[in-house]
Amino acid sequence: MASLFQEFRLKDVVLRNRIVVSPMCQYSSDNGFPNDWHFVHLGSRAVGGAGLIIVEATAVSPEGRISPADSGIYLDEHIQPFARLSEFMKQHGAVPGIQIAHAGRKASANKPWEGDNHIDNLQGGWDTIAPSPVAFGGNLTKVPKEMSVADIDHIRQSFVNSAQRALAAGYEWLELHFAHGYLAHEFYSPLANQRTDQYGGSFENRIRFLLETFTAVRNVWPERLPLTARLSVTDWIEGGVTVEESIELARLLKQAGLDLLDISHGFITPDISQVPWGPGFMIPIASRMRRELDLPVGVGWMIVDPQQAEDAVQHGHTDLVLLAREMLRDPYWPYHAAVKLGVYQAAEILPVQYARAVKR
Ligand code: 8CM
Repeated sequence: MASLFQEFRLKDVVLRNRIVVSPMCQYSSDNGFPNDWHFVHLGSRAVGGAGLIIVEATAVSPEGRISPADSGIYLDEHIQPFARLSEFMKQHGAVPGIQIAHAGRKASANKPWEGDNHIDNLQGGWDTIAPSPVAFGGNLTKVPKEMSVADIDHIRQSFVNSAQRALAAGYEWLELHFAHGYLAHEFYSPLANQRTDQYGGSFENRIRFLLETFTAVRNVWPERLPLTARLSVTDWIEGGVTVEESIELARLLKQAGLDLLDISHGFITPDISQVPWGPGFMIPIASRMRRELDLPVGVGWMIVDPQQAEDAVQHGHTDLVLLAREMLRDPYWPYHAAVKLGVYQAAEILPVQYARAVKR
C-alpha cells in the first residue's frame, strides 16, 4: 500500500489517507453564512476521496473577514449551515476540519477577482485592527487601528467562542490560522508588530498573542480532537521571522497541546520576490521541523504530482500532504493519485455509487 493511502490517527480521529484539502477561501458567503456553493465545493472533495477537508479561513468576528464575502463563525446562527457541510463530509468518509481566522490589517478587501484591494468604508469596507498602525502596503493601504489590550482580550475570546461553535457544528479538526500575514502572524512578525508593551518587541512578547489564544482555545476544544495551527514559519525577508524562531514557537505550542503543525510561509508583506517557488518547495522545511520538534506536521505548496506526495510521506518528511489549487483542478485527485501509484482497487476510494461502475 502506498504511504499516501495509509490511515493517519491523531487523538481520536482517523483519516482514511494522508491527503488534505487545504483551506481555500471561496469569497462566496453573505454575512459569514456558508451556502450551496460551499456544500458542493466541499462535498465534491469528500466524494473525491480526501482524508481531511479543512473549511476555508472562517472569521471569528465580522471585522476579521478578509472580504465581505468571507465565511464566518461569529454568530450562533452560523452553526446550523456549517453543520450541514460537516455532516455530508462525514457521510462520505472525510474528516471535517475548519480553519478559524482573523485577517487583521488585511481585512476589508475586495474579492481577488474584483481587485483584491482595500474597500473604502463608504463602499462597504470597515476599519481594520492590528498590533500596530502600519499598513500592509501594495493594494492594501488602510492603516489599521492599534489594538488595545482590551481588544486583544476580546479577539482571543472570539477565537474561543468560534471554536465552541465549530465543535457544535460537528467539526472534528480545528486549525488556528496563524499564518499568511493575518492577525496572529502580524503579532508574531517584527515586520508588522512595532508594539512596546507585553505584546511586542522580544520574541517572548511577539508570540504572546499566539500562545494565549492557542491555550484559551485548547481549554474549550476537547482533548480527544486534534487542535492544530497553520504558521508562516518564515517571512523570507531580513528582519522577519525565521524557521529557527518558528521551531521555538512550535515547541511552546506543543507544550500547550498542539497536535500537529501545518507548515506554511510568508505573506506578511506584498514583497514575495524571495520565495523559492517550485514544486513542493516547503517539504524540506517541513521535514526539518518534524524531525527537530518530534511533532506531526502537514505541508502544502505546489504539490501536484502524486509521486512527490507519496515520497514526502514515505520518507518521513511529512505526515500529511495539503493540496489547494490542484484540488480545484481535480476534486478526484485522491482517486487519480491511487491509480497512478498502483493502489490495489483504487476505485474503492470513490463512493459506492461510482465505484461499482469504475473498473480500477
Ligand atoms: C488567498 C489566496 C492565497 C492564499 C491565501 C488566501 C486567503 C487566505 C489565506 O491564504 O490564508 O495563500
